[in-house]
Amino acid sequence: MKKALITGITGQDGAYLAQLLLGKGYDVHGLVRRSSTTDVNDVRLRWLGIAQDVRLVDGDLADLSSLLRTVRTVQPDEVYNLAAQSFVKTSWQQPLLTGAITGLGCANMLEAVRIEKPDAHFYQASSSEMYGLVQEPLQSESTPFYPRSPYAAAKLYAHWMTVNYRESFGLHASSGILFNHESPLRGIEFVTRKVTDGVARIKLGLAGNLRLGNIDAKRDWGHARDYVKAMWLMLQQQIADDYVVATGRTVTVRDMCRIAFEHCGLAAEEHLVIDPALFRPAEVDVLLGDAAKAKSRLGWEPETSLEDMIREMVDADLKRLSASR
Ligand code: NAP
Ligand code: G4F
Repeated sequence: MKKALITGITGQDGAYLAQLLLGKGYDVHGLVRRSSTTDVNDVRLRWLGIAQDVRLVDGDLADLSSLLRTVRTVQPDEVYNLAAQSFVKTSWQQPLLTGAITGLGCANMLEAVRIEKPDAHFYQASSSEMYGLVQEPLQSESTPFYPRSPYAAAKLYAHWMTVNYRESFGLHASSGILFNHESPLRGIEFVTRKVTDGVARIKLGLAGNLRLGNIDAKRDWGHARDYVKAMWLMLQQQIADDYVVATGRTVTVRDMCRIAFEHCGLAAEEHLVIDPALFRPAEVDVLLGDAAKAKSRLGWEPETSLEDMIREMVDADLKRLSASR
């Protein structure tokens, strides 16, 4: 039985990845940090019905000793480093914490693997945010990076450290440059979930409007359930490498909103309020990924359309809100 260690197992991707790996017969271990409110923030694992099937280990990406101990004890065949301060807007308010966790945290994890289990296959959760002020209209593995936030700068450090450990120490370390991916398990602060939750509230008479920032920004959005398959495929290859994972379609926040409102028979323009306070100090105006390499080498392709995903998210939020009334 193969053993996997997932950092960030309580997050959106960690939960879907754990579900995928359990389905493939893996023994799944997840690193979790202490919280004073509950023993473990396992709401997403419970939502997927897998909380009892994974083994959780205490640790923090900022604490190298906890990572060394975890890797030594678990002896994983595969390590997925998904943990991060992942919200771009917060990275301007907490740039040092973002650097320490999203950036240096990856270096800590690479060190733990290099010292305790150097033959483990390693996955780093890199991001299309690294392209930032895009240097090419369609972004691929060869497109130059131009990070536009402390989050993106931290991810770029982690990305190059992953490449560096592969080239310096021969680690089987791959970096997945994933474009935005969403699901009903997406954190409420991210725009798709904020919209689907907001639309559900309006539909149920719990709210009158929805306040957003820059709705002209364009993103290449896919479904998290599809994207975790690409992570796994990368670690099954004989040779580690870097891959863009994207749908190849870009849509404005405005049009994504329309899909959500229309699903509930509502008109977006009657409820949307633009709030300048929600604009960012520097914006990533447009992202559009070219996943040709992932398609040809991994046989990976997205399976869920933006429309189907947004409708699934709205339905899940309607259900959640109705149940809590
Ligand atoms: P997420 O839902 O925000 O999950 C982040 C996870 O990291 C949570 O489990 C969180 O634990 C954990 N974490 C945060 N700080 C930690 C620390 N100091 N030590 C240990 N764990 C810590 O993020 P996601 O959407 O699943 O994304 C997964 C990864 O992919 C992230 O690295 C993100 O930056 C990257 N990424 C995401 C996307 C996307 O569109 N979703 C695209 C490209 C790259 P708690 O539950 O305790 O908070
Ligand atoms: O949903 P977002 O917060 O995601 P963002 O900044 O693109 O980052 C996400 O995707 C990255 C991959 O490219 C990940 F690496 C990262 O961890 C995260 O998962 O914002 C999307 C767009 C932005 O242009 C933002 O300015 O939506 C715009 N937006 C407009 N109004 C808003 C809002 N974003 C949020 N969160 N909230 C708003 O009210």
